[in-house]
Amino acid sequence: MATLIKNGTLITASETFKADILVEGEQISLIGQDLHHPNVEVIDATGLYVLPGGVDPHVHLDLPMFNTISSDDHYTGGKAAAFGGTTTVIDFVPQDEGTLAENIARWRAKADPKASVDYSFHMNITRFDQAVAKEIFSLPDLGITSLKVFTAYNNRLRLSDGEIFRVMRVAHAAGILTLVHAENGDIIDILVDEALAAGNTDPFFHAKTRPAWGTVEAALRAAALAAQAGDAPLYLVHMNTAGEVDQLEYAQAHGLNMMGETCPQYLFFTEDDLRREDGAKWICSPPMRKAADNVRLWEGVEKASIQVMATDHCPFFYDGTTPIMYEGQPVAIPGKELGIGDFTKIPNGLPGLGDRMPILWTEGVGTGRITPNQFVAMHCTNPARIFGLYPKKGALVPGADADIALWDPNKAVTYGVNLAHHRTDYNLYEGWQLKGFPVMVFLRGQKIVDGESWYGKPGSGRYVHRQEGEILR
Ligand code: DUC
Ligand code: ZN
Ligand code: ZN
Repeated sequence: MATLIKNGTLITASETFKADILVEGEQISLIGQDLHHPNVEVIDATGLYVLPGGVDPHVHLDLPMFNTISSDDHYTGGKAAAFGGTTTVIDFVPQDEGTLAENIARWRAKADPKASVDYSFHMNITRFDQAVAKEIFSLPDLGITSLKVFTAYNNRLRLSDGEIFRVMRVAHAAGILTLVHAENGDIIDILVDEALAAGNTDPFFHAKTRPAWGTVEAALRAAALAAQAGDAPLYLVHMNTAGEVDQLEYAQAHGLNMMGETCPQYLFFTEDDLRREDGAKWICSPPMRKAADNVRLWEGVEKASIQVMATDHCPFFYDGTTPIMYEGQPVAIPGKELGIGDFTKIPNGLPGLGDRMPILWTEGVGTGRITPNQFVAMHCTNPARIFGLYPKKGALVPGADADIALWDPNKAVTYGVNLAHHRTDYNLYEGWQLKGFPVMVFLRGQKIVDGESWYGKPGSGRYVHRQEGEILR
């Protein structure tokens, strides 16, 4: 049956207007005034905002790390995403043994039966030779139009500068966007060895051994490599320092095709959170910085030199020895307790996928820092455009997938682990007072969230083949 969403206020990346939306099958078929249809379920959206479903282009689901695994898989992570208004996620395929195609097939075999919202992949390139160079050209045939390289994690994930330069040239020629994780791997290794030798094992030393300057110089290095690689398009993931915003704006002012994302945790928290008794909850890489970094990142968000709000969602239990109840079953997955007494053994990552839109609505739109249209641009439309999903995703237009979030601007909640739906035992925003919250969410025309009711299931999400993305500056 068709669905008619009546009397809502549509918010797109550029406009706000009252209209009805007719959904037939999996797509939006019509947007207009006073629409009628003989055989429809009518949803009265009076007093609600109607947003495109969110697109989170940076998540790590079911990711093995430090003798455990990130605690959300493609089912539980998708469910949390949906409750927070997000209907498409992009995960990363590690380059383990074998060809890129074999790795992608392995990751798809894990995700396909479980996915509860739509998803796609970026490819990590952490080994590079002629065979890999050749294979990068076939990634678009598999629907993958972005890859990630690392300037940190020596002897594991890091490529040399020369290799990154080569990857960028090949990616550019193949119509693929290069994503860079910018930190200085050499300095990190030295500082970690020194910290452990001195007995500095607390979570705070996670931040102290991964300094902001290493991130700043690696961001400029990535920009310079991309410029020399024929102005290859470049996207800086998880921006966390003031200096990175400076480098991004410097590159943009010089006409480079450079874009960036930040994540909510880098706007709201600092390294001081790592000093708390439960500081391990805030351990992720790159780490939390200082209040001045929060301020400068907000500035980049407000003036849109930073184009995207992502999450780097990679949750672990705080206490993986104590089960939580998840869908009526006790679940415990080893987590942050693995690093008690040694910060280098704490699994790196945080929950955030479901938090992203509700938190940024209250703290961004509610405070007047960004407009509702900027909110939609950063959370829905820009990631869809940059990653080749637009206008199928991230848009309210006829022909787009009917991925829709109905948003109640007056709904007030005390947020935290119980509302967030991540499969973990904590939430960074515990007790925050939020105003404005998604109340109903559709994935390709199917209602998957209605208040606190969940109608999604494993396999209700689908792999999305991406096209070459756009460069937004
Ligand atoms: N950083 C994290 O904190 N976790 C997963 C991967 C990453 O880059
Ligand atoms: Zn990263
Ligand atoms: Zn990441």
